[in-house]
Amino acid sequence: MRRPLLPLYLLVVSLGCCQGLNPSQATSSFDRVLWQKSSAAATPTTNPKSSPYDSAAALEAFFAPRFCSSCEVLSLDPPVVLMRGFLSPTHCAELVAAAEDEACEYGAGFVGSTVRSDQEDLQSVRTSSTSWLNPANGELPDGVHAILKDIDDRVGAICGVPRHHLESLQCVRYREGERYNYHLDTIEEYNDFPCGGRLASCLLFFNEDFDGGQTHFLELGVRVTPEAGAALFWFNCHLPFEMDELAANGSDAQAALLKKMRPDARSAHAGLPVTRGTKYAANKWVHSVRFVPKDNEQ
Ligand SMILES: O=C(O)CCC(=O)C(=O)O
Repeated sequence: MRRPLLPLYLLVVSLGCCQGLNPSQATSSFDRVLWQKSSAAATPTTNPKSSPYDSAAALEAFFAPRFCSSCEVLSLDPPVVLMRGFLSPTHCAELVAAAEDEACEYGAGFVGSTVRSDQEDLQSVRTSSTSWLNPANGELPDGVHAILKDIDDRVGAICGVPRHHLESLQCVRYREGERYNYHLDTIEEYNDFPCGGRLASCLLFFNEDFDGGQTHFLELGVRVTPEAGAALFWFNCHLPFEMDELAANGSDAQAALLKKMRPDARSAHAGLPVTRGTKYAANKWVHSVRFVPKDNEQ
């Protein structure tokens, strides 16, 4: 896969002003409460600089055909992009099989998601299960290893960071009735971790033979119906202006600046309840500096 001329985060340094928060878009009072909490957890900012991406076409041209066969810009500011044909059906099936494998060395199959104290009740409404595919935990089948490397290479290249800035693949499984309520993938406190917060997220969809289970960005009014083999990419933080300059210098200051990222409340999203069948997907999270697990979860 060809490396982009400029990493995406350098090109989308700022996409205009932060919109006012609009909790009226919440679909129920329960959602509204969660949304208020997630909004409070993130600091909105104003950004006077205009975006180099002032049209969906320009953003699309960045993603396709470099990273996927085609793409759809679901939000320009902040960018939320659905990449179609990111994974082949065979690769999706191989990753699901590996994630389900309870007898493997590298993981233990799916386990119920645990409550995370850092977002407390926001995270506690996750009822799905997760399975980490981490080569460091044991030998992965060669085929799976190659697929994971290819995912890392492409997602890293979108953000202009090397592979070791990415977390290993967290596969998620939602059975009927399961959901993950509105939450942010990064919060201010994550800046204190050695690896900093999560600069960007890429959610891979492995199947589509279920009902419900859309990914919903409440503030943006973006609701994504999973498509097998597609990947949904977005940034979790406001990107500082100075990045172009710092990156051009290859300076450590760039990493330092990004480590102090401000979460973008507009990136709050949910995995809506699955109403029939089982949904399989996976998270690939990107950091601005080398990723070091903060505990033994990977
Ligand atoms: O499953 C989804 O649609 C969202 C998943 C998600 O937000 C997460 O696992 O952090």
